[in-house]
Amino acid sequence: MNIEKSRIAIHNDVLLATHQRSFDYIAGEVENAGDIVNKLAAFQVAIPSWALGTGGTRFGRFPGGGEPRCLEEKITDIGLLHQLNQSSGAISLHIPWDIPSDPSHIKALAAQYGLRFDAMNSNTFQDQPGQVFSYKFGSLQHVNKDIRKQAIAHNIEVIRHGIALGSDALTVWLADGSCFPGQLNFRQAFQHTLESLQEIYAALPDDWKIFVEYKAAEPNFYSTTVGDWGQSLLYTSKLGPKAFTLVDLGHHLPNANIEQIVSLLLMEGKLGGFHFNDSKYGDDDLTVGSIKPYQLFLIFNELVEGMDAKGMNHATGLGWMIDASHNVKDPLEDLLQSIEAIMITYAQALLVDRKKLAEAQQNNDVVTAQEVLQHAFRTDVRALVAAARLQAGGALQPLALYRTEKVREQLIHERGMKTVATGL
Ligand code: LRH
Ligand code: MN
Ligand code: MN
Repeated sequence: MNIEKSRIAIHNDVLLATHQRSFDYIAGEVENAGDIVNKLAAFQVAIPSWALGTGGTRFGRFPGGGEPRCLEEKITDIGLLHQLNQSSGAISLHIPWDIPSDPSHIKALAAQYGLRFDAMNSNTFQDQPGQVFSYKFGSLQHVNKDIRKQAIAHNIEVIRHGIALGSDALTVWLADGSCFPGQLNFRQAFQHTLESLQEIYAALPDDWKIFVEYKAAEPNFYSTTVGDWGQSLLYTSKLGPKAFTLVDLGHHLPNANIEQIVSLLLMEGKLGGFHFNDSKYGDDDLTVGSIKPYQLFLIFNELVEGMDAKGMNHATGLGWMIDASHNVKDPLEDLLQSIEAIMITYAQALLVDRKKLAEAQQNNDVVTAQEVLQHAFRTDVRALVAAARLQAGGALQPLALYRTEKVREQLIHERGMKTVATGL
């Protein structure tokens, strides 16, 4: 299925005059509207293959119908998102949930939709049918060398799948850790994990990166072997220049200052990428910007400041991905909301008066520093984001068009009501 360009044009025509009024207003308020619009248009966020079906909890799942049943249909779904917002031009796969049986066909299908393959995710947190050893007590950290070897081989296999698809990064998230005090020797678990990661690192092609994702807790609730950014940075520093830390916004202990973490990782050249989501309690994987939009703004503020200081390209300098899924919304509508939240926040961070902020910091003028940040955060930038979409050929109001085009109804018609996406 496709959303025809002509349908997008009709939708935009109807909304154009109203949009133009809002755009003219904001363009008169900010100094560099054209520049901001160009940066927004260039910014692409990868969609995770596992967010296209209704997520569930361990208590239940309520599928919504028309969910993708295979990798091809996942690509179609992301293609639809990209047609609507022109900001979702990449897909992040999880192996073995998304093993491509015919990589060149999958690559060609993605290219038809203008999608590229972002970081590949390995999975040693579940046992798969036919697997020789269990990951019940960990994978890369395991006390048994054969089990570590099996997990290393899996990661190398994921790299191979990625090479065939044109990806250039591997994300390793480990559930490894312990559930109870005394279960693990921490230093031994660290050393085993490091040695395993070193073997995986050695299998990376020259132009590839490895992202080491950290998480404070879950599924292990006493210790996690890559439990925070310090531990991830320790691994990535020891591994070498192709290794970077990946920040998933939901993976911190409550009230962690994520913006400060981001700033320092960037300074050290060790920030690799992001998994965007939002949370109130833990790794809730909620829609980006739905709970703590100001925190997201402060993170983007550090990203823009830090990337500019290093002369990094905002769009390509880091890996931008969403990692969200939940129980109640249409997953595609939810992803449209997440992307919109990311774009709005990025635009607000671009508005920050850096000179004035630096002066205020230099003079210990705390009040002005706060005013500068909150002025940007309180600016309604939605017309700038819409202008970027319009410029790139997307819809002025993606969510509205998704509904008027009855995309979900069509997907249900094509795929049926009782579909279950592969994945979590
Ligand atoms: C772990 C995680 C990690 C996984 C994904 C499914 O909580 O954030 O990125 O790959 O969820
Ligand atoms: Mn994640
Ligand atoms: Mn997570």
